[in-house]
Amino acid sequence: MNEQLEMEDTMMQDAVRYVKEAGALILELMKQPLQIHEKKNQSDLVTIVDVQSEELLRNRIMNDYPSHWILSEETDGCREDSHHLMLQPPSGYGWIIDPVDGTTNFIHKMAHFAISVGIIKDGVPICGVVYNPVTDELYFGRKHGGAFLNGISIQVGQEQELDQALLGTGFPAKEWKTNSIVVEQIAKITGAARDVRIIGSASLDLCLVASGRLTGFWHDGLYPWDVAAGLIIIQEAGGKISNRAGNEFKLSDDTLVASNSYIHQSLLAVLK
Ligand code: 2AM
Ligand code: CA
Repeated sequence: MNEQLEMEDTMMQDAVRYVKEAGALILELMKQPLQIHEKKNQSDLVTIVDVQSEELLRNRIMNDYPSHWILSEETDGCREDSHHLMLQPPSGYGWIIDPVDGTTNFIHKMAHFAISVGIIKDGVPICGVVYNPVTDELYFGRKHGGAFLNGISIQVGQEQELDQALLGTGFPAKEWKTNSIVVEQIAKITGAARDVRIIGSASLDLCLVASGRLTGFWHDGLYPWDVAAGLIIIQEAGGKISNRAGNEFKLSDDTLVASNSYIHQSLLAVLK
């Protein structure tokens, strides 16, 4: 194996180690009473747990890989800036971090939240790790290397038609008050698909598609850290991820549609 691949191997093992460490910290902090702070509105929340988990992850990466760039939610949280950065990502290796994805679930003690870490090389996602510390489920994907749940290979679901599909979605942050678009979309989709779920953690929802539990997922207004890891896990599990126009999904895109690939065109058509 050449030196570069060896280094990438080590980085990916480190990413797994870091998210497990952050997971243990989160479980520990969960035992204490939580102070909740609103960021932009009552649906956009942050706790000391998000901040400390992020600090741990950033410190590990900065210590082990001082020349790599990092983009993370609580430090770089402005959507416009982060999307701008993703239009022309820096060269070299970078890490995109969500220290707690599904913060609202976390606050309400729903066991559907995760730590999400994506690794980027010259603008291209090459590895994703999504870890739910409560269920101890770790999803891992590596470009051209497959997708795994706790070390076991995973694949997207085999549903061929939209009427067999269980789909997930979520409310776009910028429309938090009216949510008119997503409500309209759900109204259209419920007629066409088997059912719809709103589960509340985009990175994990993408992993649900990767492991065949959901058939597809769509969500507007996500941030790069919600998607960077799940993106590669879904692709490596045989799924498809695009923007709503059907073009290959980029971390600077505002719309996202993911699926087992078989139902992708039908899902795009209904969402139009
Ligand atoms: P978060 O918990 O890290 O904020 C919920 O539909 C999904 O959208 C979650 O993955 C959530 O990530 C993400 N999301 C992105 N921006 C959000 C915001 N401003 N408010 C609530 N959820 C947001
Ligand atoms: Ca978060």
